[in-house]
Amino acid sequence: MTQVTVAEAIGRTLVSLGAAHTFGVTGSGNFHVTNALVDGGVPFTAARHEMGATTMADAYARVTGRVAIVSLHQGCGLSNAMTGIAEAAKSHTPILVVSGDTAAGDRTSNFDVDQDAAVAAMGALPARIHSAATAVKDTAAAFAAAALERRTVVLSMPVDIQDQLIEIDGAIPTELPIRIPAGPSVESRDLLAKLLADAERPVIVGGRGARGARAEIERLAEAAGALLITSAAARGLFVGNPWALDVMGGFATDGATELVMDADVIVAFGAALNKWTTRSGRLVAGAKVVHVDDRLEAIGLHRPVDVGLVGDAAETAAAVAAVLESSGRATSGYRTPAVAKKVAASRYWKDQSFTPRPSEGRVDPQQLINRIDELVPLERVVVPDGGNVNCYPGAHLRVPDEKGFVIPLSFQAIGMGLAAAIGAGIADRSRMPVLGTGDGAFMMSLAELDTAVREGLGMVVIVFNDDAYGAEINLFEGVTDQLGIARFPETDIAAIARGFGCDGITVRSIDDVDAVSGWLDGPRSRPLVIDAKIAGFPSWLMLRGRADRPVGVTAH
Ligand SMILES: Cc1ncc(C[n+]2csc(CCOP(=O)(O)OP(=O)(O)O)c2C)c(N)n1
Ligand SMILES: [Mg+2]
Repeated sequence: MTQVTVAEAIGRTLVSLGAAHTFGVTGSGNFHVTNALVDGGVPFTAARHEMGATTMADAYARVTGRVAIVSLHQGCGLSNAMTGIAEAAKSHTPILVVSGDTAAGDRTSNFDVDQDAAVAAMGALPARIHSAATAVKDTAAAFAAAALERRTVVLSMPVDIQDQLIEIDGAIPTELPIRIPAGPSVESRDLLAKLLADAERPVIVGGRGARGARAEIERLAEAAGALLITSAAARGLFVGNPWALDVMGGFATDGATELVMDADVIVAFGAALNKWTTRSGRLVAGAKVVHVDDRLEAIGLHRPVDVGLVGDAAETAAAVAAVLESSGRATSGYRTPAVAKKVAASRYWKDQSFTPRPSEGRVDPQQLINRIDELVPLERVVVPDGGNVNCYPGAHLRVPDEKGFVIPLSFQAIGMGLAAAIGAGIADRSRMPVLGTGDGAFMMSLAELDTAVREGLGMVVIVFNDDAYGAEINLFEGVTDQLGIARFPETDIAAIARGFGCDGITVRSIDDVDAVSGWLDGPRSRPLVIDAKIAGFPSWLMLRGRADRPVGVTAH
């Protein structure tokens, strides 16, 4: 008979079900569970802040598709993680947060808060260890909800229950329940096939839910003569396909935007068609819109669509392609020689002409990012943070495939980028994380530089440093004189980074970027932080956003 504590049993259950990696900050409420995970062979990364731990796990799960564990102390440990939890929940990232919880009845504990209510308020799924007798089942159910339903789940583990002894022989499950992806109904399959056969200029948009369905969607696009493009969340999905543009929405080039706006049928696979992807609906206004998703509640959530089709992306694309192929209705559609040229010319920002606007001792951010894009190997995972400068890493840095881009902006919180880049780097050590962040976002989160150094990550961190919350300056310039509240004295970010054990360089002119080559030629055993003193002006994304915004609306 094997008797272990509930904490040990929780850890063993997670190991048995395939927990990939644990990120966390240890405290008395999660110490034993974390140790059980480590004993079971699950690697552990000690973050410096719970938001960092959660964001690392989020990025890790996005890159690997596996369930990552976040391990937190009860109460304050969990509340520190809330921004990361909301981000993961909004992104449908399968992570399982295991958090200590105050013993039932101990309402005067300093750590006591209503964890379930707090978690639910963030959009995550609250779960708990209800008793010693149900602990293994409770844990397995929480893990399954994360893995099978793409939920962000928070498992609260009361400390008194964790200490109890239970017998675990034969109790620990080794497999998750099987879920088989469902295809479209015959009627909806035939309807989509007809729409595409009749279309002259179809465009297929791949979103987060289309990841894993590339081959089937490419086959359908071929049969329908469609162009391919992705939402920001799925950037990279169709890289290498000659009929693929890069990204739709705010990050798109003008040529890509024109090609999408000229479409007569737009089919979105696993893409929410939110205001960012559609530029508040304008990009899809002239087309018949089809939305394919495996969750009924996702269809039409962000905007009305003409046809909603419930089905798995790969199953649906393959089924519709088969109908087009076997009925002799495959067509070349949008795929003309003139369009081929325009696709090739419009795909990447590096090929778009612009006039650099450096100022005294300050580099033009677009010129800077284009140069870094050339220098850094393409085997990379790109992470953009928020703010005015968001589009430079988000749109200009090319990505190798859909695992080469992690955008931690579903909650639009600044300061998630550094931890996301660390999580992505840990998820795939063969790829160089490349983070592009503003100075404000970076200063908010830089404690995790310590984690990057301990992990020996050869990552590149580009800090677009305008000594300001540039986005706010650009939004409120002309609206108020009080812009000083969003401005800061010059900060020597390279020196701060060196203090953490990183390599740090300062860039004041485009020639200073050459120092990056020196770092790339070295061992790449610690992060390179580039303190890029940039000329402060609204990025093309902000200017465009201003032009797009309905009169009278100022918030972003
Ligand atoms: C957590 C959080 N706090 C505040 C904001 C509001 N906000 C949006 S952009 C921004 C400025 C970011 O500054 P920085 O990172 O330097 O980028 P910049 O806009 O200067 O390019 C702020 C404060 C936010 N989005 N998220
Ligand atoms: Mg700034």
